[in-house]
Amino acid sequence: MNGKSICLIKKTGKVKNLDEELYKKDFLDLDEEMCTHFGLAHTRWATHGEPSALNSHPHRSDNNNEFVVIHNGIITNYKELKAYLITKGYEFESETDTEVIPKLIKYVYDNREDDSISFSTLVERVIQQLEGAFALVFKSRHYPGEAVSARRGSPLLIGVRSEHELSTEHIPVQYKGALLKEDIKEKNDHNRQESNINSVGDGRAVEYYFASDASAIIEHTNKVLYLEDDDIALVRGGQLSIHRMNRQAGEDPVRAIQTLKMELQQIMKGNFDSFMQKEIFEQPESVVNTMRGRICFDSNTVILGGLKDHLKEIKRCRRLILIGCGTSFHAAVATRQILEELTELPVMVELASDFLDRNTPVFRDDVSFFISQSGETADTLMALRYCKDRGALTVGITNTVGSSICRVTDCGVHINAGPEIGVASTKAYTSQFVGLIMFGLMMSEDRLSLQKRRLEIIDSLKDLPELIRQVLSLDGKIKTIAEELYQQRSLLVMGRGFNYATCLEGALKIKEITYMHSEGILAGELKHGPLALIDKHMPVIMIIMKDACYSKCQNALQQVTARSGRPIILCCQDDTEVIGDAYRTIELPRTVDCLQGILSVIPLQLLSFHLAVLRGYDVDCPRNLAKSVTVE
Ligand code: G6Q
Repeated sequence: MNGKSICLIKKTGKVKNLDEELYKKDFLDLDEEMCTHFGLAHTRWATHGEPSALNSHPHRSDNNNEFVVIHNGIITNYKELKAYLITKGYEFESETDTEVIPKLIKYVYDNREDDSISFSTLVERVIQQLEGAFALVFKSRHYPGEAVSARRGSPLLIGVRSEHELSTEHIPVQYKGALLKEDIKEKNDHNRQESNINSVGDGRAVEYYFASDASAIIEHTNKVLYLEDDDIALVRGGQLSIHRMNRQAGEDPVRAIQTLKMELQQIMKGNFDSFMQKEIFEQPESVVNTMRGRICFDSNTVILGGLKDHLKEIKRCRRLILIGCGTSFHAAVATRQILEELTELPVMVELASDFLDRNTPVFRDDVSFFISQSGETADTLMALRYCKDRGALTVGITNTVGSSICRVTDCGVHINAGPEIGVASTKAYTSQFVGLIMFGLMMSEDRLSLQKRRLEIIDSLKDLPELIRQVLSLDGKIKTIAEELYQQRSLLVMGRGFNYATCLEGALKIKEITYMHSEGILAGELKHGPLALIDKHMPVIMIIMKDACYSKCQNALQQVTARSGRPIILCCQDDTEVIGDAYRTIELPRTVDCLQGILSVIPLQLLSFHLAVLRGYDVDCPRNLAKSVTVE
């Protein structure tokens, strides 16, 4: 199971009215004495079993709901656990991997050595048996007024809300062995008093929100703390404490409450019909936010604060390895050529899953980049750990402050595109693109031979927001093209050089939200196979820009038209040569070759959006996909 989980615990007052749509099942618990309210909800993305009421969360230990659990992640050894629990008489009601967890905690509880065992100790014992990735929230009838959560591999944060100032912003981590006896419990109770978060105002009302993603709780609070792998968080009697089994060298002994800069309005649709559409139209501003405070257009300098202390080391490296999945991988493909040129280093681009499958050799003098909007993608995170174990310097290019990739990498760049809610990534791509280009510019600052090139790129970055606005103004024309295409079954996107990544990214956008077959094809490969697909019925989009590949792309165009193909061409404004051979054109403003991909991808983002709307699909929530892919 993968998705977003929310659990809300509130010390006083009424349970907050969370978005109704999030609720599949809803459990409330009211302890009059403590005046503690509790709600548990979950949106599910199926890894095991179809989406159905029975497979949705919370899952329970038995008909009396002695223990209930919500889970984000995947339990890879669930079959073994399930087989064991069945031999112990447990009956399963769902097809999920998650259901072993409430059954297992009940089993541990029923076999407890004495009655003083705490809820968090039970959870500790359960997670020792689990393999895979999880963020969990537990509730139990046996422990009224308490909730326990734990994570490993999947993100989990706790939002803290109070009407007044909090008494502390640092929660000390408490360490204990697996067997927590009453005496240790008492000692910890004492510690807990010292680490209580209280509202300075009335010493009482504090609300805790457990969630996989900050955007789920920003409506309620911007104060969050991020749990680390194997942390166990307990809320009891309205107080939060954090526990770990053992202390490791170099571990941070506190979890700090951070204040998020995210605004509620950033995660609202405003005047747009969907988040995807809003995010496409935000790109003139989001690319500026990526550059803000980093590029000085007067002195032509670029400083990425998160990398400057590591610059010498990066300049000495043997090669750069850019790693990501999906759209984030395409940002690597898009910038590879200019990074090779500006850094004069070999640059490898890698899909995280394939990189791991190959056990790719990585060395201490490699610098590895992990590109990820969410900062939580499981494959990318595993590739990061793989490179770290081999001594490579690790650099994050992420959009989510506090995410796992941010925390695990040695250094990095926040792309500052603002929260991206639509599953189809759009503004994060163009900001990743700009972020990587800025890295190349910073690396080449003292290379005399590259100054002319650098200045050309910096000048073009300055004009980029205005050029993006011009491309967005083509929306009406693109919608008309979508009206012609939306009943097609397939759509090919061809190009090469700096615009090849646009073909891959455009095809990905089309397939993920329109469910049409779409392929990004390197135009240089046309005669090695894809040409066989071309006839007058096959819709083809060709990207032909005035760069070093122009004449090669024209050649590909001739091959398409010679087979009665009717290409829709993305070309430079007033390119009369190409326009004459086109069935339809989308004419784009011209920029420096290495930034043209930012302008050429936007018409394909818009096209996929209009195609999906015309085909009647929910563009923000495409079937079978999740925003954060926190499972392998
Ligand atoms: C595409 C998707 C998807 C995404 C990957 C990687 O529209 O959003 O391809 O880019 O799943 O996600 P992260 O960038 O969050 O690592």
